[in-house]
Amino acid sequence: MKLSRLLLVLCALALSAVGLAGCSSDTNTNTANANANANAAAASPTPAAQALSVVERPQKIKDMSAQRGEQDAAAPALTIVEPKEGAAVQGSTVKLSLKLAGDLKGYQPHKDPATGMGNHIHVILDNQPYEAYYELGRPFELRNVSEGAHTIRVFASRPWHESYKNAGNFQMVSFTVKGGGDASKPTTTGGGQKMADNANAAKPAASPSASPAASPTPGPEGKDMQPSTGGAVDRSKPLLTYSRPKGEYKGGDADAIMIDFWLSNAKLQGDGGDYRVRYTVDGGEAKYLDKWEPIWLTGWAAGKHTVKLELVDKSGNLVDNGGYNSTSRDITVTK
Ligand SMILES: [Cu+2]
Repeated sequence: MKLSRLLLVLCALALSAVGLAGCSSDTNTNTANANANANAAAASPTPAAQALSVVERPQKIKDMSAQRGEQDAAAPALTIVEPKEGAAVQGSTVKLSLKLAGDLKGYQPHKDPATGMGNHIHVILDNQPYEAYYELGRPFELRNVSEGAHTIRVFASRPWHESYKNAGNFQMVSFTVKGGGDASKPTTTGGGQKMADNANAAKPAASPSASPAASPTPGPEGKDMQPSTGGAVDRSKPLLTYSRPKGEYKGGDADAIMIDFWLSNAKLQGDGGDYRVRYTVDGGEAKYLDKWEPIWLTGWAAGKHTVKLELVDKSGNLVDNGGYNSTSRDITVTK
């Protein structure tokens, strides 16, 4: 009798504790999480949940920038030579050909074999993760592209993946593939590497050390594509293009992780416009970006994380454009 009463009291106490936690997490997520973490730490060795904070541009990027002369002030102008707008591409391999002009101030895409880094173009099929295109003198092939309507978006980026944000740098083309790839196989590029994507994030497609061992006559650059089709994108309407973060971050690269995106036909509030970019990490509290520039977030816990970027209006409503304005990517952080 006494024991069962004690159990009842314990149950009631436990329930009220749960209820309180539920209330406070609604009103103040940070405090609730901090309390929960403190409790968890006291009770068990469960790792603390991550608390991300925005930090300034990392010193190592400032240093890289300083070593590049005037390149960061360049205004690259890209043209998509192939595929042509509205083209019908026969077969599953889509050849991409770009022309780079503009005020380059020494900017040229190229991968340094020693570091595996360098200026490169971000190439995005539909709304898949981007692929890096380093040597514009070689064609770039998107392989195993599925039949149907597609889009490709391109923009020039720096070795640390930050995009140039001048107007002429972003280009987009819509085309159709006839007799496309096998949907059960990923799309591949000319080199035969799989296009890096969420599923493949844990195994990098092309390690820098593998490149020098390639055949003496290099084939085209390129990647295997995941099955996807283009959205019904209206190019005159606001368009948010997700760029970073992507893939796997290890060691020092995971200290501060950059969020970067491209914005077309929309100005953010802090730039005199009406729009905001909302980001959420692991489904947590929504945060807003009101200037079109990259941010760096620190405080990542090891493991897999989901980053979501959305274009929203003043009231916080998603501004849809063919499904491209709300994008989630999984990344992996290894410490
Ligand atoms: Cu990049």
